[in-house]
Amino acid sequence: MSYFSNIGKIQFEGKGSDNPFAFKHYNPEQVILGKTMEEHLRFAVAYWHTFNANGTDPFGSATMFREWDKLDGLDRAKARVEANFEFMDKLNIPFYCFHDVDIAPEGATLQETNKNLDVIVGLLKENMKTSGKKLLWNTVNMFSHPRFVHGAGTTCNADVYAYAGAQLKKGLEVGKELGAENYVFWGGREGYETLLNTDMGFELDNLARLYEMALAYAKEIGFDAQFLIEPKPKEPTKHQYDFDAATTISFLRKYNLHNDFKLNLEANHATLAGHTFEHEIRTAAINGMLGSLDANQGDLLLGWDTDEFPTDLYSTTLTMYEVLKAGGIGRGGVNFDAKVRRASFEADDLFLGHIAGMDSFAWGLKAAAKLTEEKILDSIVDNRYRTFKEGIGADIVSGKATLASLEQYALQNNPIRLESGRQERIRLQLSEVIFSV
Ligand code: XUL
Ligand code: CO
Repeated sequence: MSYFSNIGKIQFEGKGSDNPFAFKHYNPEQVILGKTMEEHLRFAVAYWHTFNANGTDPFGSATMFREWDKLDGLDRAKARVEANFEFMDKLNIPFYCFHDVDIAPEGATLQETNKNLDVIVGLLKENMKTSGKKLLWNTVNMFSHPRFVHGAGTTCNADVYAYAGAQLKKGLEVGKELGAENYVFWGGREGYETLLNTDMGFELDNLARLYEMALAYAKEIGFDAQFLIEPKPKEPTKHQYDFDAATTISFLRKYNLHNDFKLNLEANHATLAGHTFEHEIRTAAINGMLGSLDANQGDLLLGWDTDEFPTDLYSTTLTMYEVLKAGGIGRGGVNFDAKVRRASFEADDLFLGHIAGMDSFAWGLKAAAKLTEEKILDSIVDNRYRTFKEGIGADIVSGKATLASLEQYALQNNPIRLESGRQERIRLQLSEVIFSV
């Protein structure tokens, strides 16, 4: 059975092509700075946006009706598995990601839910074996069901906490069974609405306890995935505990968990936090915590998570520049946590959305490689800090300086000579690089 029978394999046709169902920039075998594009980018399909989303928004019902929607229950779940592998094959995407509830329907009891999961995980495993496709990460959805109204790891109710623990245990077993490279925690309802009824310190202690239990269980079953936390500042709760990279790193350090976790950073979450994506990536990287990327983009005119496919070349270039600077994405990848617009309701749009994202990232990678190879930004930055390379600057960096020695220097150093930051010139240079590759 084919779910996308009108679409063949998407091929690389290069810049001259006007075929919308072809790559103009993503050439998986092309070697850039010693690695193929495929190895640099490690693209992943997000199951929920691609196979579960139906265009519903707070003001209107579904606009998207897929082949698998003719079925329901476990049959629909099985059809989605087949659709997933056909989709990945046609787009030449090596990885995928899912929440437990994306792949299998929840039953009336935890036992039933786990049974459904077992059926689908078996089917996924078979398909992975024959196709060679891999699981970039899995996670458990502990935010949609009404039981999580007050949170999961940060709930005020111990019975809900226990349920979350059970769900997480199963999630780790599923990850192990499917050989997941990473395991993600996005704290959908881990946050609060008002301090008037909230014990923030206690909730955070409990969240750390859940992470400790997860680490212990992963070790017990020999699940060696990299654990990742995905920061987001707000939505669904007003104050999400994992606000941004810096807040999450501070949490991990407080509970001595920083050696066991890295971060899964998402572009639209960065926007909501008032940061650029590259800021979040640099923050993680300089703390040794760059794990993986959720690639999408937000709308700067809207205050919520729009999860659009990434097409902003300035952002994809600077994202890949940060990744190259960090020495690569490691076991992480570029997961399209992105959905087609409600009005882009045809199945073809799922392909066009991914092609747009993949080509924009490939283009960004090429531009980032040029920036790196030609040391365009490195030489600007190097030059900007050159006063720290000798004299008083070198004393500061080596630790030789004291407040007294700084005073002695400052008293005789008048006037201080400053130089322009030249931001406007640099931005134009960046544009020149992007449009030259
Ligand atoms: C929500 C979001 C999630 C996580 C996984 O904004 O990004 O889909 O990526 O739970
Ligand atoms: Co995400």
